Amino acid sequence: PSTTDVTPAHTKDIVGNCAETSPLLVGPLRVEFNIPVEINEIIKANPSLMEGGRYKPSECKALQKVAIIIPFRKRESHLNYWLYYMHPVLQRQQLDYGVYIINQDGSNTFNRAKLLNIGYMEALKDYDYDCFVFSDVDIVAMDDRNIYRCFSQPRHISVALDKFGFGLPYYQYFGGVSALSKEQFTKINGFPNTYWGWGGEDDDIYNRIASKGMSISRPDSVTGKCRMIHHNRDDKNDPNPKRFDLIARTRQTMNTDGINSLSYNVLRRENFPLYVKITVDVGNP
Ligand code: UDH
Ligand code: NGS
Repeated sequence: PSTTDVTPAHTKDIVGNCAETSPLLVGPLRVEFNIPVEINEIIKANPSLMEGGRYKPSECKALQKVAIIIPFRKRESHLNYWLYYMHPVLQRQQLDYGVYIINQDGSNTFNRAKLLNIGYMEALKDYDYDCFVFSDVDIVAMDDRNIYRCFSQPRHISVALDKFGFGLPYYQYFGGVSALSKEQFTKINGFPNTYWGWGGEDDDIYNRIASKGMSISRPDSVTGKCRMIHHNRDDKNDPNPKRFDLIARTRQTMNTDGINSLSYNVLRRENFPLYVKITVDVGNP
């Protein structure tokens, strides 16, 4: 036997950490929503995915374990576009990730932020995630250098949406796609459960972050370009008339309204090839 190879056999398959910047990134991407995509095509195009939309790079050890949480109700065609465009991007970003569709059951008023809290809790039952990306189902990154991971401060990812002329509608805007580490999420007691209907919950999250002395990390406005799928207002998601009063009181309410007051019922948990779908009863306003 050779005396030069001193590597013990059991360490030979251990891979090193992934690079800070993935060598697989390509930069700007063409994103269009004119031809519908079919789910079997997407499955075929992503052979390295494991059931439940899970992925881990085989060439290196991922730097973060990321749960992608998507609030959802009756947006099948948007979800297909999201999966079609985002799965390849997330793999090129060399993330150890899983995709969680948090589906609000029934036809009561929609509650985006509560669904995101539920996603956080449910993803942690699966795996030891250290980062949580919260994404609307209708937003897709136009540049794979916009990494869906966590940073030393809470991250706003969708900073240059086409519908806002590829910029921010206002400086404090934190809607669309964002990422918080487990520690950052815990520090703000998660998100509010009390915003029923459209609007303001993202501003409340911004207030929570600011009140805990954290700042917002953002990519530049070229890397941060994203496209949104145009759609009409959904049923049971009308603008919430209480949203202005609520966001004026975030500091008083955030310690008792959040992950520590979250209650819900899981009705179904389904593992599909491209995502886990968790159907939940979020209750009523
Ligand atoms: N969502 C659903 N189903 C719903 C409502 C919301 O899946 O019925 C999710 C979905 O992930 C969506 C997110 O919640 O991306 C945010 O809701 P939204 O897309 O309704 O919010 P947005 O601000 O649109 O994008 C508001 C209505 C705009 C109407 C414009 C008419 N021209
Ligand atoms: C603000 C809303 C946010 C919303 C943002 C962009 O006015 O929740 O507009 O909306 N805040 C309040 O209503 C208090 S959008 O142009 O995407 O419809 O995210």
